This record gives sequence, structure tokens and C-alpha cells, in this order.
Amino acid sequence: MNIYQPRNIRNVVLLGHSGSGKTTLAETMIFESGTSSKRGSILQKNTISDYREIEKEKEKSVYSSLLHLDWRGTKINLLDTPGSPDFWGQVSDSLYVADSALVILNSEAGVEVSTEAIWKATEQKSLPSILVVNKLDSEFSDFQKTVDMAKESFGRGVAIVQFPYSEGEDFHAIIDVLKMTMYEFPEAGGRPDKLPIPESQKAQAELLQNELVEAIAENDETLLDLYFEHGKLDEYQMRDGLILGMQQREIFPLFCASAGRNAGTGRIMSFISNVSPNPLQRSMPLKSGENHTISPDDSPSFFAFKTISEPHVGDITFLKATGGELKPGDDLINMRTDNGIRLGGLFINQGSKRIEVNKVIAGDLAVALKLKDIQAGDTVAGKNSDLEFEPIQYPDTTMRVALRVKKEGEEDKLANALHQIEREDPSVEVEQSQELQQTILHGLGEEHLNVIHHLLKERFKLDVEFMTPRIPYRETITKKVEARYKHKKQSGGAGQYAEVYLSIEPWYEGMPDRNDLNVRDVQELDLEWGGKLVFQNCIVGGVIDNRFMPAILKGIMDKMAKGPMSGCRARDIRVSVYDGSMHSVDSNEAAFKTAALMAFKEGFLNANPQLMEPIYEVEVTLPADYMGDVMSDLSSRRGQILGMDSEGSIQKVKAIVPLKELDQYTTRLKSMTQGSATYSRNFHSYAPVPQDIQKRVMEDTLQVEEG
Ligand SMILES: Nc1nc2c(ncn2[C@@H]2O[C@H](COP(=O)(O)OP(=O)(O)O)[C@@H](O)[C@H]2O)c(=O)[nH]1
Ligand SMILES: [Mg+2]
Repeated sequence: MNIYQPRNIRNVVLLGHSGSGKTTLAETMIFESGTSSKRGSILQKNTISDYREIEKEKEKSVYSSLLHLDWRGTKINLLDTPGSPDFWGQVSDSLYVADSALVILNSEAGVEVSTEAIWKATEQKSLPSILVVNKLDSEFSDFQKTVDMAKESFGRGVAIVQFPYSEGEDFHAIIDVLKMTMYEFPEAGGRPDKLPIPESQKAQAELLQNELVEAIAENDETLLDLYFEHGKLDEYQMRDGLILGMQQREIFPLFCASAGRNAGTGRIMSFISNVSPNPLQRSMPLKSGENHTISPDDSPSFFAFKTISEPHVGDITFLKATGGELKPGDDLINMRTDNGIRLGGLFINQGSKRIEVNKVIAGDLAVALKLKDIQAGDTVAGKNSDLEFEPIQYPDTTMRVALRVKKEGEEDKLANALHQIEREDPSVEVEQSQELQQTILHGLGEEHLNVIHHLLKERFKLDVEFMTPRIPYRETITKKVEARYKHKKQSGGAGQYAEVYLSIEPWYEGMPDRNDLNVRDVQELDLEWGGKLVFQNCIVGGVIDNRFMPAILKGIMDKMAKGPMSGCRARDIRVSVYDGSMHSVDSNEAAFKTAALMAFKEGFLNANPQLMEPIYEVEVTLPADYMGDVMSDLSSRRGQILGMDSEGSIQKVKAIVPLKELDQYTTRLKSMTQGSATYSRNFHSYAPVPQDIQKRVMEDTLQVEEG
């Protein structure tokens, strides 16, 4: 295996809607470069990238894959990602380490919802991006429509470098306006013949070349001057302009391909090698807020972007070398844990295969085996380094499910398996909810959760059941009440005595102070489950000793944690202790705790208690055609529309919807829109549950207490 200098390395992430042809394109590029001698296909389930059983079964990518190829002395590392939003956790890590992107558009469909969302992500990372219009051989291919949609969605920066001579069944040639050449492909695809542009296409080619030249010159004054002077730019001047324009995200060159027919990849690889940035030309974000520029002259360091584990191999760490040269035997430090890390075997990765290397130079993507206690997001560097990269941002989860093992006694095994799954896929969140008495799995959609189910079964040999998770309801009160309780017990020896008077009110931000009471001390407690308890000591004349106040608060808190009405947690209440009595011998903390708990409970139940439910703010991104269906579905879920927005042909709807109504929403949305919509959600607030629903809920939550 050759060792490549950083300037001869390109780290390219393949992005696009599911089915646009990313995996096929990667396969074709690797084959066309001669790095692999056979070209696999999705249908034959033998691509280098989609090698896992579940990917063969689904005939699509579920995990991102690290691949590489050599194109005329340049090492192109390809990060092939899944397009389905369920697996976007896999996109996050690949985006993080890539230095440029290939965004694949399916010419049958143009810009799709996922393309739109993925584009946002490239924007956030200021990632230089090349567009590839794929599937030009398809009978449904529509190049012009795809380009129009791309311009509408991504702006004027979209610059056509190539257009097809003809598309559909007859697709066989691509006209390149940068080279002013036509590439004609043999029947079986592969290396094209270079031909002059046919007379019939000349005018169109010249028009597009002018547009391209103007777009390029626009970003660079020197080029602009040259352009005005000579009326044109030569290929090398254009290349310089493109490099700059791409880095500033002013220009998004657009290429043509049929990955299926093995057409167009050679030119794309040359362009990547000539124009796309190398790892030294891009910086990586540090925790400190500064940026780090990779240099082979620094001391060795790397960023771990993914960890997986394989039977017979153990832990596999995917890394980007961020400084110097990494070599087996190097002793480094994990900056998160401060623990030492000794490098063992280092490898270049090709799907499921690894090729051992004796060093990895800064900028390259590679794999290290058997590193101890390492996870995605870790920075590993030399002893005195203060390098620490910003963590990878994963998408917010959109779906939750409760799970339990079917066989008793396998709970620990499940916990371990989930821990491992979470580590390998940080877009999964496992919550052991004390409150709901359930293990809850949060993920990015039904398909994502089903893959976890599959993993638990196949890899961890665990039979688990998925259930609808309970809702974390809250209780509160709606009116002010007074409550008192005297706790008195005389049994044999020492007795128990305590009496408290409480004033209990609904708490809200900015509520007035109690002028009618002698407020001596206020404790404002932020409850761990959200909301507040404000506790006021208003005792006059020492009728209750200060030393009993913590016990009184404890009694109230115990009841807040297990609400008087349904057992759900209570919130947003102000309690003032304003009177009571004690006994010189029989009063103690336990007695005051009990008295407070009882008084609080009684008062609470008299204060028109109200059940509250969590409300989420959701944002649905969808093609305009489905707007009506999605809106009426949202209102049937007690949703309130907050606003609408459109970007090109893509619409966005914002609404607030109770969590209770969001069970299975991802699945419903998918079926309603034929998989073309995505959605995100964030906790918004707690709101009162309507009375008719409250009754049903109470039955449910009573089961929680029993369960
Ligand atoms: N006609 C045609 N089909 C293609 C082309 N590229 C990919 N496909 C097919 O489209 C489907 C999805 O391709 P895949 O590479 O898995 O897309 P990905 O989800 O973006 O990785 C597969 O059935 C491919 O065989 C192409 O250029 N032309
Ligand atoms: Mg794929």
C-alpha cells in the first residue's frame, strides 16, 4: 500500500437521498480507478460498501462505510453514507471528517426532502460540495428539471459543468463545458472516447460555458479582469477560480453520471483530485472555539470518529489523523480520559476489509484495532498537547419505544448490549427511566429502532419486546388552599408529635410575594423533572423550630416526586409553612416529615389538581403535494400549527403536538408521504391535559404505580 502525502489525499463524503445511487457510484469509482477488479451491485448484494447482512437484506445502506481508491496518484477516501433519515447518525460522523462532499441527485426525482436536509448540513460545515446528477440512463430521467430544482434549492452557485447528450435509454455521452469535449461511453461503460462537441450541441455548450466562466470570475477580481480583457478564461484559470469558489461555497459544480452504467466517474475523480480541497486546506473545530489546521509536521494526533466492535477482532476505531505520522507502538493520551493509549495495528479500510500499513500520515482516514476505552468524538494526542476537538453533533431523536427482555434474568445482558449499541451508534439514546419504570430507546425512526431490534436478536442473542412507552405526565394545582395536619402517636415509650399549617398555591414565573405572611426564608428549587417548588418558611414566634424545616421540605418533596393524584411527578407549586406546633419531647424530624407529607397531600387534592402532558415542537419538511394530508393529520393529533415556510418545492410546517400523539408519527408520516418527508422534534412545554383525555390517562398511570 502506498503512503500518500496529505496534499494527495481527498476525504469525500457521499451524500444524498436514499436510492440516489451513492453506494453504486462509490462501487463504480473504485472499479473505474482500478483499485478493485470487480464491480459489485446493489441487486447482486455484493458491493464493497453495503457488506453487512442487514444492508444486503434491505438492499440499502444502513451504516456509513469508509472506502478508498487511487486515482492517478491521488488517494480518494470515500465515506458512503445512508440516505434514509433513520440512519443519519451515520452521516454526522462522516460529515465531520470529510473535507468535501459529493451530493448525489437522482435525475428521476430531482431535489428530494433528504437532499434538502443534507444540504443544510453541508452548509453548516461550510463543506465544499460537488453535485452529481445520477441515473441519467433511467427512462424517467429529467436532467433539466433536476438542474432547475437544484438552482431553486441551492441557489445561483449551482454551475453546470456537464450535461447529457441524450438521456434515458439512449444515454451514452456527456458534454463537458469546462473541457469543451464530449465523452462518449462504450456500451458497457468505462473509459470514454473524447470527441468534439457535435454541431447540434455547440450553441448550448457555449452558452453554458459562458455561464460557468462568469460564475467563476465573479468570485475573483483577478479572474474578472482577465475575463474582461480576453473575453474568456483558459482551463487553468477556471480551475483556480473553481477552487476558490468551492471553498467559499459560492460555486457548486454540477456533473453527470450513470453509476449504473459505469459512465462519468473518471471525470468526477479527476475533478476531485484537481479541484477539491486536501486535508491541509480545511480546518477542524476545537472545543476552545478555535480551528485546528492539520499539519504533518506536528506531533502525532488523531480524532476518533466511530468505534465498532467485531467478533474475533474486538474494538475497531475509525480515525482521522490530525497531526504528524501515526505508527504502531506510539504512546499517546486520550484527552477525554487522560489515559494512555498505545497504538497497535493500523489499517486502511475498504468496506469490511482492512489493509495493514506501517504508518498513517496527517489528513488520512484509517482504522486502528484494539484501542482501550475509546469512543467516537475522542481526541488522542501527545502528552503535553492541549488539542481537543469539538464533539460530533448527532441529530435529535424523533421516536421512542419501551423495551424489555422476554426471558426473565436477561436484564443485565440487555443493559450491556444497549450500552454497546449506544457506543457504536451515538444517535441512539438509552434511558433507564425511574419515573416510568421502563427502559426507553430513543432513535431516529421506526427503521432505526427495528435495526436495533435486529441487532439485539442476531448479534446479542436477546429476544426483546418493544412496547409503547409511558408518557411522563406531571401534576399541578390550579387554586390556592390552606391545609393542616397534626401527627400524633403515643405508643409505649417515646411518642411522635408534629403539627404543620401549609398554604399551597400554583407557582408561576413572576408571581407576587406573600405580603400577608411573615416570609423569613425562601428556597426556590428547580425540580429535576422540570418546573419548580418554592418553599417558604413563614413561622412566627418559633412555634416550629428551624431545625425541623428540612424534614418538612423532605415530606413535601416525597409527595412531589410521586404526585397525590396519579403518582406522576408534581411541579410548579409554592408552599408556605406559616403555623404549627411541636412537643418538647415527642417532636422529631420523622414526625414533621410525616405531618408535612400528609398536609401537602390533602391540600393538593383540594386544590383542583390538573394533569399536565409534555408538548413537543415538531418541524415537518415535506414536498408541497402532501401539505394537505400532513396538516389535517397534525390537527387530528391535537396539534397546533405555529407556522409554515417554503424553500423551493419543499415546505416546512412547525407545530406543537402532545407527545402522547406522536407515538408512531415517524411511521405514519413516512406512509402518508411515500417516505419523502422528514421531521424533527424538541421538547416545548407542559400543558394541561383535556378533561376527557385525563380520565383515560389516569387509568394508564395507575398501572404505572402497580407495575
Ligand atoms: N438506472 C440506474 N439505476 C441506478 C443507478 N445508480 C444506482 N441505481 C440503482 O438505484 C438503486 C439505489 O442505489 P444505491 O447505490 O443503493 O443508492 P444509495 O441509497 O444512494 O446508496 C439500486 O437499485 C441501484 O442499482 C444509475 O445510474 N442508473
Ligand atoms: Mg447506499
